[in-house]
Amino acid sequence: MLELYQFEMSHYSEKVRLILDYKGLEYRKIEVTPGIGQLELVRMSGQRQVPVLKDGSVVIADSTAIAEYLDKQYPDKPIIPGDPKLRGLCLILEQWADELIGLNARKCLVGAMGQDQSFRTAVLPAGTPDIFKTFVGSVPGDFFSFLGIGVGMGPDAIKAAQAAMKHDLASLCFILMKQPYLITDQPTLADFAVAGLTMYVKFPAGNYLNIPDALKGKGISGIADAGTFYPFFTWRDKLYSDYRKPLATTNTSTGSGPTSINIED
Ligand SMILES: N[C@@H](CCC(=O)N[C@@H](CS)C(=O)NCC(=O)O)C(=O)O
Repeated sequence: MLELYQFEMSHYSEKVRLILDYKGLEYRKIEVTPGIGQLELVRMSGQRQVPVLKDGSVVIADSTAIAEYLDKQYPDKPIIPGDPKLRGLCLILEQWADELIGLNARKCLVGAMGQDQSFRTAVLPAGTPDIFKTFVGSVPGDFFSFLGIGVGMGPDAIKAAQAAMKHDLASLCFILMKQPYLITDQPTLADFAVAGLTMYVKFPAGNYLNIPDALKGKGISGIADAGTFYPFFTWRDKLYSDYRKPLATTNTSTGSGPTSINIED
C-alpha cells in the first residue's frame, strides 16, 4: 500500500491527500514528529520536509513531484491535462499556488496565532508543552517547523500576506464564476493545489482532518468569513464533498479553539 509521510496539519500534505482521494488510491498516513521524526525523512528521502510518498521501494519527496509520479503511475482520472496549452496553464497555476498561496497562507496563520491564544493552542502539534503555548515567540523552533517557518515574523510581513491572499482569492473567484474548475471541466492538479494550500486560510468543515474540532470550518477573520470570497469557499467545499474521503473513524482529537480568529487590520 502507498505510504504518505506527512504532518496532518501540513497544507502541502493536504494537496497530496486530495489527489490520492480523487484518484481513489488507498494509502496509509504516517505522521512524522516535527524535529526528531524528520531525521528518518532525511535518511529516506535526502531532505527533511513532508510530504514524502513511499510506493514500494520508490520514495518521492515534494508535493509536485508526488503529483507527477501519481499521474504517471496511476493514470486513471488524470490530473495533468494532455493538451499542451491546458497543461502549461495547469502547471503554472499549481506552482503559483505552491509558492504564493502556500507561503502567504502560512504567514496569515502565524498572524492569527499571534492574535489568539486559543487558536495558537489548537494549531500547535500534540505534545507541545503548555508552558510554550502562551507566547508564539516562546515556542521552540521544532514545534513551528511543521509550518516550515521560523518564529518572529513581523507584523508588516503578515499584513502584506493578508492583502496578497485577499487579492488572490478575489482573482480565483473571477475564474470560478464562469467554470466549475480552474483549468478544464474536470479537476486538475491546479485545483488540488489551490484547495490544499488554502487550508490555513479556512480549515475545511467536515470530518476530513484529524485536527481539533474547534478548528474545522474556521479560519482567518476578514477572509474566511468575508462574503466576497464566498464563491471560492463554496467551490472548495464542493471539491471536498465530491472527492475528499472523510476520516474512516470518528475524530478523537481534542482541544479547545476559537469560533473565529481575529486579525487586526
Ligand atoms: N515544496 C514542498 C514544500 C513542503 C513543505 O514546506 N513542508 C513543510 C510542512 S507544510 C515541512 O515539512 N516543514 C518542515 C521543515 O521545513 O522542517 C512541497 O511542495 O512538498
